[in-house]
Amino acid sequence: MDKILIIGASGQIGSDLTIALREIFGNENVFATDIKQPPQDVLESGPFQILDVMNENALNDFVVKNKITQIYHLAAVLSGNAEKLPSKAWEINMKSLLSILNLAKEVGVKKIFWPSSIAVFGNTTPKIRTPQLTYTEPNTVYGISKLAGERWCEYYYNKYNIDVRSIRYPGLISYKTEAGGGTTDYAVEIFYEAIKFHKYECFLKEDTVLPMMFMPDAIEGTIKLMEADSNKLTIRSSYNMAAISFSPKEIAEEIKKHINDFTITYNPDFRQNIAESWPQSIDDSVARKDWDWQHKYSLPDMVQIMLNEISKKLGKNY
Ligand code: AKB
Repeated sequence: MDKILIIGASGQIGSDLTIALREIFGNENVFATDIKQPPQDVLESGPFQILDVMNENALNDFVVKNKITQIYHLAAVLSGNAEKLPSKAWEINMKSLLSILNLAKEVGVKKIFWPSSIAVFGNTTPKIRTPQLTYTEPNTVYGISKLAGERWCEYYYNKYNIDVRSIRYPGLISYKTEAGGGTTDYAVEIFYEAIKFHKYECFLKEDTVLPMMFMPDAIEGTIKLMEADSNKLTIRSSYNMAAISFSPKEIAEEIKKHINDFTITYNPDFRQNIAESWPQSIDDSVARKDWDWQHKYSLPDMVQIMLNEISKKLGKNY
């Protein structure tokens, strides 16, 4: 039986992924860890321990003691926050990945999942249906760290046969745990403000189109990639994976269909430049072919579910 370690289990992806993996592998076989407390369901449904991924000895001990066979390393400093603390972000994003890859090599962890991002692309990348293989000249610290990470993942696969798998996530939208410090976070914040105040001030311009995905699609895709036959995987850096694309204006119009008096204003900050360097849509045909990836949720589906779930969470009708 696989023993799975989730690093970053209290974060936006981790809090949903932990529950989904526990349903498949059994609660006691999925070990959630983070430097902060997780949501209640993660805490109550299986093992949780405070663990700092930057503490290599503690990480090694944990993996050996619990006979871990798979690691999902989800801890990272996202694009907006990384611009404020470049050296720290580089250290956290890179050192943690390298120590996990080395650990896998030394103690024989079977599989590793590490998230990359559309942030690996930059101003020279084609913006529409960005191909799997294309120019990757990121101009953010986060993007540079994700691109370097992709190269390390492929290197460890080729050189040491470490079975690392990775996805270039677009902006992820979920109702359970809020994202922190990213450029696509507006598409989560907007729901909280719409329900609470019927208005939102967006930090991106109205026509800034970005690739996005509803969290249930991201979780399903991630597990599908990790369960895929290794021989079918042709990409060992990171797979493009896409679902929907929209601008702040388009999501606001969709919200207005449910909250008639909702208004949005625009006050772009430093994240506008980051967003403008990223693609508007992604060609994920390689993922669709190699491991049968397909998304389910459209923008209207997602908006409906987000409004319902966040209004339940806030105890406030919209
Ligand atoms: C961010 O905005 O930094 C992240 C990402 C696209 O990787 N959501």
